[in-house]
Amino acid sequence: MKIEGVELRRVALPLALPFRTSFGTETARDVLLVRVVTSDAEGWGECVAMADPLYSPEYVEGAADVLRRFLVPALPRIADAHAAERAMLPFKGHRMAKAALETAVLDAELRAAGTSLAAYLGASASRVPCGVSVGIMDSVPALLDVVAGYVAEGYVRVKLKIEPGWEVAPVRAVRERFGDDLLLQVDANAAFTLADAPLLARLDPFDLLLIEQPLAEDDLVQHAALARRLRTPLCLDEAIESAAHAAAAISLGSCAVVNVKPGRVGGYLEARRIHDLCRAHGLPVWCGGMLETGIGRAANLALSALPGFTLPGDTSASSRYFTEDITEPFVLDDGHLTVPTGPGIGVAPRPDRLADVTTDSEWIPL
Ligand code: OSB
Ligand code: MG
Repeated sequence: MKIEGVELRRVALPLALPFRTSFGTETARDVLLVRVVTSDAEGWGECVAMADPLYSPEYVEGAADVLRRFLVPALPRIADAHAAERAMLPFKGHRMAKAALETAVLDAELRAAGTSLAAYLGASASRVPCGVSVGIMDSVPALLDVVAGYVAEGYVRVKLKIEPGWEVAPVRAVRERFGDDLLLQVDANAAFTLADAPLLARLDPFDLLLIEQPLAEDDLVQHAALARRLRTPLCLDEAIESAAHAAAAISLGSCAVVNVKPGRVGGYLEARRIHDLCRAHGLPVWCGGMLETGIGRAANLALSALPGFTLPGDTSASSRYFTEDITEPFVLDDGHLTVPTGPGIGVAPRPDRLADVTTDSEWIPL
């Protein structure tokens, strides 16, 4: 199975609803898709880098540059995801770019073999419960309306984005309106400091599943200090870029839960290692999201079906993100999404839709 070349394709998709986090407001996704063409099959990967380097140092234009300049030329000629991972290892960082290329290679490899990504990764579920990530709103009544809509759609867990000044009040309001049985958690995207420990401790009475990444993106030591001062479990997102980081966080006591995002950690192979490590240590994991299209979503659902993913993920339905996805839409059924069973990631972009939203395309022969 020889790799013939790689296409980098950019698509522009408006978001169904502006998404505000502590680091900024997204109104559209500028997505980089990677298509690997081999002699037997082609494979797709989605790069989750955002337009600006606000969540992490990566950004979509930088990802395209490192792919065309270094990562694609380094690819082995045979489509083998482990070999691709090793070949990209000398290049530091750029995990989102690496993840997109590795996933496209893996998809091609699995399609040629007739194996689904879910089966390959070791999935034990055929459908997964889904949560939804709710942005910061202009007012508490506006937030309650949005949450009410998602709860009515059937989402089994709600995550509220928080920042200083938008923490206790939104959590209290959602608890009062939807009751103690709603699975509820918050995500600060690194917006607080250790000096905010007393403020964050005011969230303890609300029985949240977890507080996600309250402190700086690279600080395991202060997260460990904060964890000792809160009853609510801490979960890390930004701070875990590899299985080695997860091991360090577990040793230090920096978190009790890990948000696994394949893009953030360099791909599905490393994501599975983090799953295996956390499972061995008794830490629950869940699958985060980066406002993916159906391409990234399909692969995330396969990962979410592994046995250690015991908390609902940010794997929401297509309608949560886009009025029209680039794949067949993922539709919520009783709060769950079905894990694709076809070869590879099990989905592909619809050609007509893809053509409509493509803003740029570049072919890199090998
Ligand atoms: O921190 O989990 C995050 C989206 C973009 C960047 C960072 C994050 C998020 C989300 C949305 O919370 C998750 C999703 O529904 O895709
Ligand atoms: Mg997060």
